[in-house]
Amino acid sequence: MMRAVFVFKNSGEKVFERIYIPAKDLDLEAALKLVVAAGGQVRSGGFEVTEIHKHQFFYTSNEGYVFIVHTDRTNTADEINERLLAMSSTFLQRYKEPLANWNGDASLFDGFGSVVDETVSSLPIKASLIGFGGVGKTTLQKLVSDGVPPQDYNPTFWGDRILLRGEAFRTFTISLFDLGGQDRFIGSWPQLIARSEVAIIVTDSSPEGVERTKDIVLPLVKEKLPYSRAVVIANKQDLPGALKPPEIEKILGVKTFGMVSNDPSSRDTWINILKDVIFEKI
Ligand SMILES: Nc1nc2c(ncn2[C@@H]2O[C@H](COP(=O)(O)OP(=O)(O)O)[C@@H](O)[C@H]2O)c(=O)[nH]1
Ligand SMILES: [Mg+2]
Repeated sequence: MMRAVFVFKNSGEKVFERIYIPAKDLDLEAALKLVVAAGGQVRSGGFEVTEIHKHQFFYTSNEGYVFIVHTDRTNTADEINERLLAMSSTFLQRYKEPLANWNGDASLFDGFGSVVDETVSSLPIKASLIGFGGVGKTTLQKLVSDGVPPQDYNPTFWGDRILLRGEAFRTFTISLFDLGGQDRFIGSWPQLIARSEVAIIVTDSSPEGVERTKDIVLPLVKEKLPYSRAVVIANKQDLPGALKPPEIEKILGVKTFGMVSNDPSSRDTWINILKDVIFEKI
């Protein structure tokens, strides 16, 4: 997901910034210094990327400016460079002349802020519901899209995705993938979950279900999605014998939230979890 967009002069002076998700585990100023210095060396119109831990800085240089997009390590150059190019062209078209004798007033770029907002919302965040058949993935997907859980149980055949937008997610668009969870589809999970930015591990809350999730789902997520944000939904909390979320969190070692996904009143809790994962509140 796109965390921020910056424009610097090659000299190192910042002229624009829009931060959607601040980095908690990174010295941003130091990282930007590095990137701007490197950006000044990039041939005009060329694209580069610098990776730091779970972060990436895509950048290009044009007409004496360095344009930077800060993302998670989950995004690819294919997704970002085209957008970076479009934003930098718009910026130069609009502001090259006014910037020649700019007085430092950042309000000059207010209009550019909405260009950046639109760019950010044009790149959906891939969030995948991952877990065995019957744990409640499709119910969770429907709960957030329709506001009510489905009445009939139809096993998901292969996979399905819906796009979510809304106030809770601010400028972001979320593409919520629901996997076919029947055991015979497990072989295709790696392709289906590839490049997920958010891994929502769904398990029922029975001791056996949690154990299977620990043995099979968790290692797969760790291996295939090392840079993704992960969270566990401990579903079916209403059933007798359900382990409590803190017990499940202890077993799985991933932040865990209890859920009754076939209860429409769970919707707000569920949306808040999604929102908090995206904005890195958890
Ligand atoms: N008791 C209970 N049943 C649930 C809950 N969530 C989903 N279900 C039911 O579990 C079954 C499987 O759900 P589904 O969402 O299709 O599972 P999926 O295979 O993971 O997509 C359906 O009959 C749902 O109504 C829950 O929190 N509690
Ligand atoms: Mg399903």
